[in-house]
Amino acid sequence: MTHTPSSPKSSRGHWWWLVGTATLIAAAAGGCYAWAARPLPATPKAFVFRDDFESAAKTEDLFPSDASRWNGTQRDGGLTSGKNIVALTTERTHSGRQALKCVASPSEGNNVSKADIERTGLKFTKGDHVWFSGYFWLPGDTDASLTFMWDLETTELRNSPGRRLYLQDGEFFASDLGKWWTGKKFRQPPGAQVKFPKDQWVQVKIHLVLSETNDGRMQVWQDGKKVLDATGKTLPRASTVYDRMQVGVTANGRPGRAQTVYVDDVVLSNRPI
Ligand SMILES: [Ca+2]
Repeated sequence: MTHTPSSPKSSRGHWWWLVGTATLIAAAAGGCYAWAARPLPATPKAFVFRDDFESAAKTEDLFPSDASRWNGTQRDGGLTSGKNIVALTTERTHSGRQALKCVASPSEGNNVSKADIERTGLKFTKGDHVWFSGYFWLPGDTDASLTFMWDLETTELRNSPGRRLYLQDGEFFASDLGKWWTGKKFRQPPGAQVKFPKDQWVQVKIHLVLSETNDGRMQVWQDGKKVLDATGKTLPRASTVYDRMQVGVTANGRPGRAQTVYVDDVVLSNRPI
């Protein structure tokens, strides 16, 4: 039998070869597409919240029902319960005609006095960067040591642990991982501590890299001068979501002394500010 290139058997073989090659090319292309389309390492969507405390006729206007601004205050504890103040003020401002005034009465024992404003519904997680800027004014007539001024915390764990910024003895900024049993305090280097200025507006800027291990980081600037730069645990657990920020007198840690803090021009973001 004479072989002819046009035999039906040969045509079928050629057709199958084409199908096989096309399938291989399609599979390779699909693989490349799948590789190219795989999720990149998490890049959180940009988030920014800012408030200059203008555009509010009264304090209640800071808490709109759609939760787009602030979400509440803490005015609890202290010797004179019910006397703590968190309110709009025109007494002194950094911008415009209004700022926020927080007055925390003296604490007594475990009855810690607080006077702060809070933003809830946040979603900062491991690996995220947190940037905060705010202007604070503390009166010069008290020793403001153990005044806690900024908390970023989780409401999912008991007692709402998180990173806090406070003035340690001597009125130097320090930070602890509050209400959590591990996590070292971040302090300024001895001999290079910068006292927090009083009777003037001071810009406080914070950068956090969130981690439950030692590769977390916290940096704090006071009027543009870096006063804290530490590595360590900044998140209680790998799965922790920081969902609440509080600003003002988040705790008045020194008994027998009322503490007033004015706040203006607050910015919170997951991008550099
Ligand atoms: Ca203002």
